[in-house]
Amino acid sequence: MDNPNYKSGFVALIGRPNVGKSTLLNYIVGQKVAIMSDVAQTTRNKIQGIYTSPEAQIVFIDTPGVHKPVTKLGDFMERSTLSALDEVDAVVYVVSASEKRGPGDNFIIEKLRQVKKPIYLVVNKIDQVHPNELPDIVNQYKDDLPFKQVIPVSALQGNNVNELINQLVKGLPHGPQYYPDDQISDHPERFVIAEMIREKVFMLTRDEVPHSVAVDVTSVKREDEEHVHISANIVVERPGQKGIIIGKKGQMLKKIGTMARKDIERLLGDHVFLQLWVKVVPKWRDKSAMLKDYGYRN
Ligand code: GDP
Ligand code: MG
Ligand code: K
Repeated sequence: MDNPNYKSGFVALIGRPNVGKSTLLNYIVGQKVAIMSDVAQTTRNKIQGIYTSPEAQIVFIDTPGVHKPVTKLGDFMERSTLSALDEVDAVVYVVSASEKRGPGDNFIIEKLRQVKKPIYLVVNKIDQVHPNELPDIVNQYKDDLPFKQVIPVSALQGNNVNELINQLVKGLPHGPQYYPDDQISDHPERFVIAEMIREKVFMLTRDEVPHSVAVDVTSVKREDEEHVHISANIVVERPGQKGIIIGKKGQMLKKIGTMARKDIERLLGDHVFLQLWVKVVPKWRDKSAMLKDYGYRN
């Protein structure tokens, strides 16, 4: 991207459960882009979805701990959450028009008081209330924080969501497109996941399988907020190696899969469904064109 007018940035999406954050994100991101967490960084901030257009890219992140304290390390977590909120370019605080402000909102508002970045109040589910009720709903929140804007939407029907995008983009700084249009295509996560699977193959097969094993992560798909589906090929050079990796009645492959899955789950903080295949590709190491496909950069 060498467009000097391109805009990009990170936006924290927060709000108590069931206000419609996931619905909103799905509407914005659509089916186009898979949604993964950001393993290259810490597990603190997760990428929830990426909106990409010819004019702008918005990376939506989740900041655990804003919604409620999540660990006994409460203090530490709260401080790191706050600094995370100061690292983003904007905060989108989602509330539901069909529910009254509650303790969950009070908690979030307390957190947001210390945030210096622009905060947008998104009043979702306006399809469930009469337009006349809207001012009273907004009044429950509007004096507690210096909202940059109040934007009523229906994430379910898509009403006014474009306006939210327009306003967010308007407020973003000029910057590069951080992630490719199809962000999953060459994400470092794939490499890390492949390495975790490879490690288990070596650990469990010991010296029986040489190091000429490659792992090719063919797809990483987010099913929903907590479930990720991953498919990968374990590539070997000879049928005998394939037999060892699969094992008697598939026992070995099952073990490899279970152990790798646990590691990957820890990495992503999600439930993972891991599907492994073993493929024989004779002399794959000699076929330099394929190397990149199998996760080897050089
Ligand atoms: P989250 O917990 O904040 O991620 O909320 P979800 O996106 O899971 O939504 C919670 C429930 O509210 C689901 O049943 C959604 O279908 C519903 N919902 C979300 N947005 C809207 C909306 O704009 N209008 C209506 N009527 N329902 C919505
Ligand atoms: Mg959700
Ligand atoms: K999750």
